[in-house]
Amino acid sequence: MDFKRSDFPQDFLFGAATAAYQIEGHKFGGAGPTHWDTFAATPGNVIRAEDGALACDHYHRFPEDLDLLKDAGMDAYRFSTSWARVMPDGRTVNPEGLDFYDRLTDAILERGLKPYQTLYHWELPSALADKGGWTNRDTTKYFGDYTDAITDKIGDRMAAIATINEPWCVSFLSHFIGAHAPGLRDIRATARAMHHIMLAHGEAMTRLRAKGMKNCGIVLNFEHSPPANDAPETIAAARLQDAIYNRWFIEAATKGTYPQEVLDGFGDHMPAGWQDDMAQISQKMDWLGVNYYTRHEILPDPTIPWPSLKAAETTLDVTQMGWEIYPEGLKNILIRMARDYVGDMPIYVTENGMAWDDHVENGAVYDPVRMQYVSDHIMAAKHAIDAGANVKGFFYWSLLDNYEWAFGYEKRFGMVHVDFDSLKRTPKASYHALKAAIAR
Ligand code: PNW
Repeated sequence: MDFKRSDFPQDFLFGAATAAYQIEGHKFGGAGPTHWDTFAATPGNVIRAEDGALACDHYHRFPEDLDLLKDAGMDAYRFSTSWARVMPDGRTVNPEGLDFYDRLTDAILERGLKPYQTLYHWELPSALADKGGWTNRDTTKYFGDYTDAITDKIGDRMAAIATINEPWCVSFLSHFIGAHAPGLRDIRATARAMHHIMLAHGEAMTRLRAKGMKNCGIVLNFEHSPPANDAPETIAAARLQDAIYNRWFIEAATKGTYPQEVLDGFGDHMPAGWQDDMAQISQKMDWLGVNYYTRHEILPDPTIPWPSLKAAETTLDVTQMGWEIYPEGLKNILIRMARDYVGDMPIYVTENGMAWDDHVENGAVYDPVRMQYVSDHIMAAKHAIDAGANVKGFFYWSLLDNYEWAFGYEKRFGMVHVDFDSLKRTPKASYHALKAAIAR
């Protein structure tokens, strides 16, 4: 790694991130079915139709996994609690699920790690999905009830709480592009989901504040998306992409507005009376989480329906997701967030990492490309701090190789290799390098 801990402010946190459905094993502990189970079971949606039934069996192996974080010298652990585990039908509490998160929280604290909780990382209970999921406004109230139930159990011990992970993925990727559950390709469903997921954020903020919770925020994903050339229609296409992907969610959460060009595209598909929700959606937060992976240069494409744009062919090295490696984009986004939206409010890089085809050889995993990727992105965060952004921490995605959604178990993002037959964990070279760099 090209950095060491002393290059960062004293209180800067290094950590790793995971998500419930991707690691826990949802067949254990009375968790209910989720829309990901249904989506994965429908041929063509997920590679080999794999799901999160077993995943990394973190449900039973969490002590070992938390030891890996501690042994790496990490300060914090970003994890998520599963709505479908806490409330299998979306509305009724499963005491076994609450107990699991109670034990997990104690185990995190026992190892001196700061718990950073995410309330929703995509495991929508099937019972609610069947009633329209995020296209149905009622889902936001039930999400508030789930927020209350889990917060009563573990809220007092959390260092920080995020409401929603990546509302763009929950809404646009899942209802317009159709690549994630529920796999729709429907502009009306998209407009509704894009509003309701932000209303769910607002509803959770209201419930958290009523319980006196501090350090509450949201986790948004951003892509650097410049125009591929300087033709006026290319510049307009890139601006629209930026409005859909980058601006919709942060402007709602911090200013209580949506970008007009996206509202124009949605027309009367927006749910009636949405304007009345914007005050709740934009109540003050304590921190912002930024997930960043890649850049896409944008081109107009008048042959496809609104938004009539596409990614240009890549000119940079890519990861095995086909995602361009562009660390400067992270610096750029962090500085932009501070300058245009959050000012001095703390920003955390809540996810950054890359997929590579790692394999174990003689008990070791050699992953130099990932090592360089992580090093360059942590340096990009450092450059953003030097430019004045109040960046307080960096969470590597992910602690473990895990269930990579539509790519099943094929794409490996972990610092720690998982053999999905034996479930054996093997720290990769990047794990050891990060450990050496962040040692105190
Ligand atoms: C994020 N895209 O997902 C999620 O928060 C993680 O659960 C996931 O494992 C990780 O990134 C790696 O994929 C994304 O298509 C999935 O633009 C897809 C996209 C972005 C983020």
